[in-house]
Amino acid sequence: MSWWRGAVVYQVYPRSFADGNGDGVGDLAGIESRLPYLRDLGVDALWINPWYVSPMADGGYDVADYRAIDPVFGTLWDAERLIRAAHRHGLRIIADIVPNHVSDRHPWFRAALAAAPGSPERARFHFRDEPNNWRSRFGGPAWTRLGDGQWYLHLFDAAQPDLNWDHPEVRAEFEAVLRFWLDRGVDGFRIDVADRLVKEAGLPDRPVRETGAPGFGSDGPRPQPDKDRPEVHGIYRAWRRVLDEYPDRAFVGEMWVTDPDRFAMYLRPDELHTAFNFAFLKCAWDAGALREVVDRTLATHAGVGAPPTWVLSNHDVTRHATRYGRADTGFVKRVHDVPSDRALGVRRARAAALLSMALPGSAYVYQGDELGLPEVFDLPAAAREDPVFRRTGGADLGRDGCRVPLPWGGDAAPFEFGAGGSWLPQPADWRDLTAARQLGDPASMLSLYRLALRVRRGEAALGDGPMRWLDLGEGVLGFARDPGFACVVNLSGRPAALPEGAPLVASAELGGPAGRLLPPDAAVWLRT
Ligand code: TEU
Repeated sequence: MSWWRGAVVYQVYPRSFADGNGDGVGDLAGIESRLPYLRDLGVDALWINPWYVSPMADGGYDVADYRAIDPVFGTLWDAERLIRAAHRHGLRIIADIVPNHVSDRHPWFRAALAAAPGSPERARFHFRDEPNNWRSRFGGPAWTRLGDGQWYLHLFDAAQPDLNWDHPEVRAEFEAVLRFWLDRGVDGFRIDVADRLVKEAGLPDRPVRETGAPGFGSDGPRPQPDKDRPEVHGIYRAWRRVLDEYPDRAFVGEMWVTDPDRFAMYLRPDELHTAFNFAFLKCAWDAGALREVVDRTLATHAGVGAPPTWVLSNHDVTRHATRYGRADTGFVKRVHDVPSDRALGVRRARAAALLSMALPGSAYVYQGDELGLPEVFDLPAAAREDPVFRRTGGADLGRDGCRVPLPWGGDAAPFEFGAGGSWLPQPADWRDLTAARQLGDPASMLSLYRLALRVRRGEAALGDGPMRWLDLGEGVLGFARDPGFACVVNLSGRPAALPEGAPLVASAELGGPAGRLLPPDAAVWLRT
C-alpha cells in the first residue's frame, strides 16, 4: 500500500524546531541533528514548512527564491544532505510549496514594480487601476496602491503579492520548481492555500454578507470570485502528471473548502492524493460533535478513494492542549481572556492523540504536540513576528504563540533549542516539558506518543481502511477496526465500562477493581 495512505506525518516548523548554529533561529542542521529523535518517536514522514529564501514577512510563506534555501536555515547542500539523512532514518520529506503568492522581493515582483502599468512584467500579477472589495486574510483591504496609482492584489500580507495563474509563465515556473525539488529527492509537497490560485476573470467584488462587509473565508454564497474556482483543477492535473514521473510521491493540499463535494473534487487519481481535514480544529471536546465530524469526513472521502487526514494542531492555530482546556465558548480564539484548565487540556490532548491515530487514514502531529506544549500568550509585543498581530493592532494575538521554539533538555531557556537564545522566549516552566525529561517518564505525553506510534506500526488494522462505530452509551465514542482492534474515548464526564479486549495503550490509568473502567476524558486502544 502507498506510504501516504496511512502515514503519520510530523510537521516541522523550521524556525522553531532546533537551532544548529546558535543564532537563536532553528535551521536544517538542527533538524538533521534531531532525526534520531523523530525516528524513535515513530513517525513516517516530515512536512517541513517553507525553507526557501524569504524576507520572512510571513514566516517564510513569502518566497523570494523557490530554488534556494534561506541562509538562516542553511544552504541547498544542507537540504540535500537532510533529505538523504532522513531517508536513511526511514523518514520521508514533504516540502511546502507556496504557489498563490510570492514575496514582494521576488525578482518577478521587483521587475513589476520597476515596470510601467500595462507592461508584461505586471501581467504575472494582478494589477488594477481600481481595487475591488476583497479583504486580506490578515486584516484590511487585499489591495495596496503604488506611487504610479495602480493597485496590486494580495490575499495575505502586502508583502505577498498574488500571482496571476492565467499567465503561462507562472504555470511553467511552478512545474519547473516541482521538478527541481523532486530531483533532489523530496517525497511530496504540501500545497499552500491550494484553493486560492485562480481568481474569477475581471476580479468582481465578493458578495457582501449581512454584516455589510465582504468576508475572506468559506462564508457567502457560491461561487466565490477569489476561491475554489473550477479552473484550479487544471493546475493540479498538470502538476500530477509531473509528480507521477517520479515513483511514490504525494501531494497534500491545504484547502479551506468546507463543502464536502467541492473538497472531494481535489482528491482524484489525477489530482491531489490527500488534503488536510481541518474539522477537528474547530470541533469542541464533545462526543456528538466529534462523531459528526468523523462521519462527515468519512462520507467526504468515501466516494473518492483518497484516505482522510486528521489534524489536531498546526502552525496557524491555538495549540490543542490549550483549546481542550477551554469551555466551548472561545474555543479556537487566540486571546488571553478565555481561561484554559491546563490539566484538563493535557488530559484531553492525550485522549485526542489516541483518537486521531486510530481513525482511518493519515494523521498529522505538529511539533511540540508530542510534548503537550501549550499555546504561549504572554510574548512581548516586540518579539512577535506574525503579521496578523501587527495588522489587527494586537486584537488578534496572531500565531506566534504556537510557534515558540521547542524545549529539548536542560533546566533553563533556551532548553537546548540551540547554543544561543531562542527567537521567541520560552516560558520558564517548560523545564518540566523538555523532551529529555519526558523521555525518562513513562507517564509523559512523549512516552504516550512513542508507545502509540510503536503499536500503530505493528497493527495491520490501523492506518488506511474501514471502521465501524460501537454502541457504548451516551458520551462514549468507540469504534472497531479489523482485525481485532478497538478505540474507546470517554467524553461522558463519568467512568465508562470498557468493552471486551486487552488494553494496548491508555491515555490515563484505568480504574475499577479489574481495570475495566475508563476515566472521563481518557482514551484506550484495545486488542479485541
Ligand atoms: O494558511 C492559509 C490560511 O488561510 C490561513 O490564514 C489560515 O486560515 C489561518 O492561519 C487560520 O488561523 C497558509 C499557511 O498555513 C499560513 O501560515 C500562511 O500565512 C498563509 O497560508 C499564507 O501563505
